[in-house]
Amino acid sequence: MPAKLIPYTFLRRGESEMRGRAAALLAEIQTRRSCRFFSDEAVPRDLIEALIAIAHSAPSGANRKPWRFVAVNDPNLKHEIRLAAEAEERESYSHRMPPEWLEALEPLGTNAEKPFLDVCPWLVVVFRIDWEEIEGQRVSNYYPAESTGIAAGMFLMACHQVGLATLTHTPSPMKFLREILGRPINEKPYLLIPVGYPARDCVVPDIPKKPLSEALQWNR
Ligand code: IYR
Repeated sequence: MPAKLIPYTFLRRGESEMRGRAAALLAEIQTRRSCRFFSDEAVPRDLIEALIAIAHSAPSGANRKPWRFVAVNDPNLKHEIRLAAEAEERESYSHRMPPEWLEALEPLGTNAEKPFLDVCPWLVVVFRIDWEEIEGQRVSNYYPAESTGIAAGMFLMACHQVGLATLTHTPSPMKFLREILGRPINEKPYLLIPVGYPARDCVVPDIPKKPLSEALQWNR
């Protein structure tokens, strides 16, 4: 049955205000960088909860919200994740990744060592849920990868906006996350996002960014 319809509470702004907001947001988001050197300074749990609530407001296929966010700050659990991630990454860097891939990563200077997984105050592990069991029946979700990607993107944006640094980390394969975190078989690890403050001496690679003109086309 279609849901009852209610008015859309929408704040209509003038164009000049919109332009001002767009310019400010652009300037702010352009300062976001993937952070690989975190401070161990604590980040309050209520902030992480608010940021995940923002992610959870994302649109999703048939409004199913096919994701789970697991927020980890327990040092032992973080260490267990680090050891498992590094074991997989060592395999990947030494022989699973083809030479072209290693070459593409060269400018980033990444390797199998992931000390930030111990240091960073929070590891937010995002799972996608392709199906759920509801009253003993297996029910499919729709567009779980796209939906979870949108939620994760909103989380990254929100973290940056409130003043926290993030990394989109994808240790591969990452099924160890499901095992370590005790999640059920239908929750597929999607992304591991360390969240915290950059270390005082944090550096980032000085790399060129693809110009917008290569990503944006107007009509045909
Ligand atoms: N998962 C590895 C390798 C890696 C892959 C991509 I694609 C990157 O943009 C960066 C790293 C790692 O985290 O080191």
